[in-house]
Amino acid sequence: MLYPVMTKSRMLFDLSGIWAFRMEQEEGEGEREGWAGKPLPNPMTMAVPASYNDLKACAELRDYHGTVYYQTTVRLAKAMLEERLVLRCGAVTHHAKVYLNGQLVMTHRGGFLPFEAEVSGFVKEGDNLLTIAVSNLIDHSTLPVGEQQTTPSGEARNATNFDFFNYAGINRPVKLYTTPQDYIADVTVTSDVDFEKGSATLHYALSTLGEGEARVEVYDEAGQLVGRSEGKTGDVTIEKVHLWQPLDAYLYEVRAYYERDEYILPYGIRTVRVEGRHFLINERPFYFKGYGKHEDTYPNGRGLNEAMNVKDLALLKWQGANSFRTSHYPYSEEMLRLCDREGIVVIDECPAVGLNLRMGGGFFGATQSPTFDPEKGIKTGEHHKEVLRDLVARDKNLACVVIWSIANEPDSTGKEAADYFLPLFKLVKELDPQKRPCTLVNVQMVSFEQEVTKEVADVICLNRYYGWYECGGDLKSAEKQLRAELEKWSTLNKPIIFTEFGADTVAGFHDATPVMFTEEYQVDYYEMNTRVFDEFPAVQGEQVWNFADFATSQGVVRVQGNKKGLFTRDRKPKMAAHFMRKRWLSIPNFEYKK
Ligand code: BDP
Repeated sequence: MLYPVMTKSRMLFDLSGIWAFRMEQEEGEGEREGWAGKPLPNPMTMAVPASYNDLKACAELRDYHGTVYYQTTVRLAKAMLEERLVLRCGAVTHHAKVYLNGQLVMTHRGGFLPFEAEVSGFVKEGDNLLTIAVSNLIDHSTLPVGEQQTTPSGEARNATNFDFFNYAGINRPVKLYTTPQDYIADVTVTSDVDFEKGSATLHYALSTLGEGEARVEVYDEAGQLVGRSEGKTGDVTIEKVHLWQPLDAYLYEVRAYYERDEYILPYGIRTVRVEGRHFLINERPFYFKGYGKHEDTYPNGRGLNEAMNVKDLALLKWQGANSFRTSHYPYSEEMLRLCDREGIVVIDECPAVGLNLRMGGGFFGATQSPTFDPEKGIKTGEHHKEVLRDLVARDKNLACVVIWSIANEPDSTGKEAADYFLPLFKLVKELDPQKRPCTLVNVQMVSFEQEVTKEVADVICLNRYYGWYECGGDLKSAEKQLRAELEKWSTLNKPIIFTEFGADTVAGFHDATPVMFTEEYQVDYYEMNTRVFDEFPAVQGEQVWNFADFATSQGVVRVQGNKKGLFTRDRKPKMAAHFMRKRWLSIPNFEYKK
């Protein structure tokens, strides 16, 4: 799905701002009372985009369970009605029903991907009432996975089967845009690089609706036309190509035309593939240095925070890092476009987290049951495919995305898991025009012997907590165990990336004899782990858990959130941030391990 942009044929309106807002007091109240068709009764004010949870000082809203209503009046000029008008939501978490003037326009399931509909038939010149009903309920059929429960005091509760706060609301911008009646619905670009000649050939395909002539022009960063082609599909060869490189981005502009319509796509040219234990970007072995992150800031919650996105990438560069994983859901298009611009390498993860009911549902309150049990297990199979389809459709043209992550820490053992996950690898390979490497992030409880995806995964991603959950406080034993495990994974002759390793650390806790939760212990923890990584040629990357402290469900193992950040939640470095900075500044992006 194309990101909405302003061009000479397309008008674009961002509906961000203050909307009216109301919580349902009981399920179905909004529909019964017809809230979508009239001004909301006694509304609160609410910022869009943002998660609603932290925006007022009340626990009722923070821990709300159910459906809330957002509403705004959209005033349309006549000129907009003369074109094809589309309403687009960047992400509504987790489920949305969108109404215009009381009429249902579209519904959407899943909280981290965009959706849109043509609304020309639903609107009129002047005032139009836009209402979005948003549900935050998650269960065994949703991604991420949760569970509906009743508390001992009789209240409905949504147990999350994952370790991040269930922020909800209109988390990304709502936009209106126009296109001509004959329009470009999608643009797909792939490229072949001839490294000897220093040239590249772009292969493009436009999907269009209506009647018309198509062509494509490609411009360099100086605004010079470097190639063009006629037709809905075609090739454009660029001599003396300027490649997109990690931390040295270069973006061409692919300008697609179809009759009166123009769409402009920034496009970085680079290659990516796996060979033996090397992960090659532009044919050179790349070493991943960086983080698992979250979209998590105060008080925006998971709401788009462009200022913090800019800051985070600046801190990433300050640390000598080069990459991150979009743990544990697709991040905003705005963030990924920024990564394309800044040359940040991204592992793009779908929201498949919590597919591990057998492992006890974690600490966060879900009930233990066999993961794939037809009755008590997960029912995410079809939805998982849908989400992967939408994710690849959204991000397929991005240079920054180099790996697709199919799931984080699932129960990937046994025949049922193989039946569930192996077809997903195949699906993503089919869907992705660039055929990027795929992975599934392995949890510590699933051993080398048990992991059913290790043969099909192009890259082995490991989340390991030796020195924290395993051998906590005993780094000597932790080191021994980590080494023993790595011996096994190394036999696969595939690149291994540590996609998580970390220790909770409360900023300001210190001790001369390092103990858990102190800044000194976090430094020792990272010193030990990275020393072991350096001994193994197959380890081709290290992404710490986590970039910054983040909000999560309450529980005895969390001290006002997860404190494994190298930075605090307001982005102040802990001692370990300086330690990793020193290390990463001394590790090159390429050819660290030959
Ligand atoms: C891993 C999860 C991650 C958690 C982390 C932790 O992938 O979401 O936040 O552990 O415990 O299991 O900090």
